Amino acid sequence: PLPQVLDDPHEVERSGQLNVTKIAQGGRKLRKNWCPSWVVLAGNSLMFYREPPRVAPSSSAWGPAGSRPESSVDLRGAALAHGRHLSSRRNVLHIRTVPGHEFLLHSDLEAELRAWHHALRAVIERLERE
Ligand code: I3S
Repeated sequence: PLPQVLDDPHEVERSGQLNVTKIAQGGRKLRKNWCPSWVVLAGNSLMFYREPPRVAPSSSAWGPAGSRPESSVDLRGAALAHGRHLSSRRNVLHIRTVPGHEFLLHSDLEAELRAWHHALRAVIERLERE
């Protein structure tokens, strides 16, 4: 059977492979540690998985079978910006959540990062209206 996440009714807005580093936790700066991550945007959350799913991602199968994300953040009230001032890499996004957790998302593929930017902005704006 396909791995399904039946206890989460939220539709997946976007998922894919990105390089991720946390740069602050609760407002405290952290040392960068870039790691590849399978990132899933659904509902009000951005979730980070160590591994991509074993089947093609779809709205009903998006996390690795039966696994919980390694970490996840609430996007309500989050701030989204270009991360170019925070990294020497091209195509970097910066997310800061209300509790002061900050992440950089990076892709070598400019179109991929732009699509993430649009998807994240749409979700954050929708949450502002709710
Ligand atoms: O913003 P920084 O401190 O220049 O970020 C770079 C460092 O974190 C570096 O690690 P060490 O200083 O622990 O060796 C990383 O390897 C780099 O990837 C970081 O810079 P980029 O520009 O890739 O975000």
